[in-house]
This record gives sequence, C-alpha cells and structure tokens, in this order.
Amino acid sequence: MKKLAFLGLDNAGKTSIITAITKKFGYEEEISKLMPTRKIARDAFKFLGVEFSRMDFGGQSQYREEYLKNPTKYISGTDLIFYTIDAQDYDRYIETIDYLDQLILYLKEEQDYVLIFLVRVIRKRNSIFLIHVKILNSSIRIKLNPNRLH
Ligand SMILES: Nc1nc2c(ncn2[C@@H]2O[C@H](COP(=O)(O)OP(=O)(O)O)[C@@H](O)[C@H]2O)c(=O)[nH]1
Ligand SMILES: [Mg+2]
Repeated sequence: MKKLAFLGLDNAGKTSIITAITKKFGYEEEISKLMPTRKIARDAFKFLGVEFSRMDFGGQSQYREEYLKNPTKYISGTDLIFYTIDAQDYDRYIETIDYLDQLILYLKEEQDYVLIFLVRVIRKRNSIFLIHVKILNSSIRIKLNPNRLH
C-alpha cells in the first residue's frame, strides 16, 4: 500500500485537483460546489495493480497546527507528498512557505519519500488547471533554507 498526501493551505486547490484527477471529465460542477475539507479526507484506489491510500489534509490553521504538533501520527510513512500552492494568492505566499518550511523540518527525519510541488493557476474564463510539477530532491531541499536544514 502506497500512501499519498496532499498538503498546503486551505483554499490552495487540493481537493479540486484530486477531484479533477479522479473524475477526468465533467468535474467542473463538483469543483464549483466544494466546501473546505475538514481535518483529513481519506480514500483509496488501485492503479496498475498497486493499492494507494490518499489523504487530503484540510489546510485551515487549526488543522495545520495539529499536524505539526504531531507529525509522526499524521505524516509519517507517506510515500508521496503533493504540496499545493495557489500561485494567484499572493497575500498568502509567506504563510504557505512557512508551512512548507515547518513540514520540511519534520520530513528531514523521514526517509524514502518524494515531495512534489503543485502550483495552481486558475484561468477564470475556461476554468483550466495549469499544474507545474517539480520534484524536490535532497539537494534542492537544502537550498530552500540553508540556515536551518544543514
Ligand atoms: N473558477 C475556478 N475555481 C476553482 C478551480 N479550482 C478550484 N476552484 C475553487 O477554489 C476553491 C478552493 O479549492 P479547494 O479544492 O476546495 O481547495 P483546498 O482547500 O486546498 O482543498 C473552491 O471554491 C473551488 O471551487 C478552477 O479551476 N476554476
Ligand atoms: Mg480541500
């Protein structure tokens, strides 16, 4: 069983991305009605014979505090982490980088995981996702915050 986690601030687009990936077609209406995720929404699926468990981490500040207080309980053993940022939410860049920074501090102690950035951009007129994916390896992680991660 592989564990996937979607993390990021509230309103970053995590649940929308999961919905779009899962449904492939006709997801626009469902996305337009999404409510903020409460705590963690879990589901499971099978792909190419491999079982995946997927966790969509609600991103409101009280939840974030709880995950960071007890990361072993929530994040430990995750194979693939999708950290989602809303590129158009300029006012929250510092808040999202701060959350990512704290997660990375914990992840430093974890082994064998892959961190992928999903940067969401909404084109208002036709509601299309543009997803830029970047894989971080350990050397890039060090670059993110050289003072604290060495
Ligand atoms: N117009 C438009 N709205 C979107 C799109 N994707 C997400 N949204 C809206 O953005 C808001 C936040 O998305 P959500 O997936 O709930 O964020 P989460 O809190 O990170 O799970 C929701 O109100 C969605 O309806 C899109 O492609 N176009
Ligand atoms: Mg959500």
